[in-house]
Amino acid sequence: MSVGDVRKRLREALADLDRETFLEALNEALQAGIDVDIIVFEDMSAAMDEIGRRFESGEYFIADLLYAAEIFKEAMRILEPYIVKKHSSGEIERGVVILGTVKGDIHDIGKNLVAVLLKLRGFRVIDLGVDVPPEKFVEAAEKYKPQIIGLSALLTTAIPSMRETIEALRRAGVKAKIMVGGAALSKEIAREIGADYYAENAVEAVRLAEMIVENGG
Ligand code: B1M
Repeated sequence: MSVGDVRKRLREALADLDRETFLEALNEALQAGIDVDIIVFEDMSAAMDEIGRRFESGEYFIADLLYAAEIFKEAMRILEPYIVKKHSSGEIERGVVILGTVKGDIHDIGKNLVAVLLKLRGFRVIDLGVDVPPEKFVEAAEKYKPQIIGLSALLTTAIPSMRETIEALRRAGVKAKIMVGGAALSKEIAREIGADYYAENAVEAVRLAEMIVENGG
């Protein structure tokens, strides 16, 4: 089977929620030496987008989204050693990052990916979880004095709560740079709601975080 065929099978099996075929294809992809970033950020992410589309069209239900998240997380456990090998820099004490999905939103797969990669690059990550209200971010910022605060949102309806969080952090005089990401965001929205940085994916988030600490915050 060609690399193209394996990748197609991987995408289709995850989109179809066919766990067994997906895990088989994942194994084949790893055996074929396909880069872990391509597997996660291209193929698995594209399959999750397709699952979202099937949900929107009424073909899939909430239970299917939950099952998709379960399969995704299972794959991440299998991929962990490959991710460590690819992304670990061996550095420590690079800086502190507070992360969380904003109030009203409970999606956490993307945020967790950002957390994993940041840790592998030597950042200390304080993960506040999901559905985090603005005051929790402010409290954590005052306690941990981070260089960066990362906010995630996948729901369009969570954008106002992201804006409120940024406003609350600014009002409290928090000096950390604010980075935002997630499917609900774009560069334009990020600018409009007052964020300092927008990252399209987890690799970009880490690249920006490294740049921020190298430039002294
Ligand atoms: Co929901 N959901 N969901 N869902 N869900 C979406 C987001 C949706 C686009 C599906 C769709 O309709 N097409 C849609 C939102 C539409 C919109 O607002 N525009 C939607 C909806 C409507 C809902 C509910 C409202 C459904 C309902 O109840 N009627 C509900 C809301 C619950 C809530 O949050 N209050 C809901 C619930 C859920 C589940 C809980 C069942 C489940 C999530 C489980 C979990 O996360 N543990 C779920 C899922 C699985 C999805 C989809 C299918 C997949 C999301 C995902 O994990 N993607 C999603 C469809 C889609 O996104 N296209 C959808 C894979 C992941 C790797 O990508 O999270 O985007 P992502 O992260 C990327 C980047 O965005 C970026 O890096 C990551 C890696 O590259 N990134 C950052 C993310 N955070 C970042 C932070 C950064 C930087 C980069 O810096 C800080």
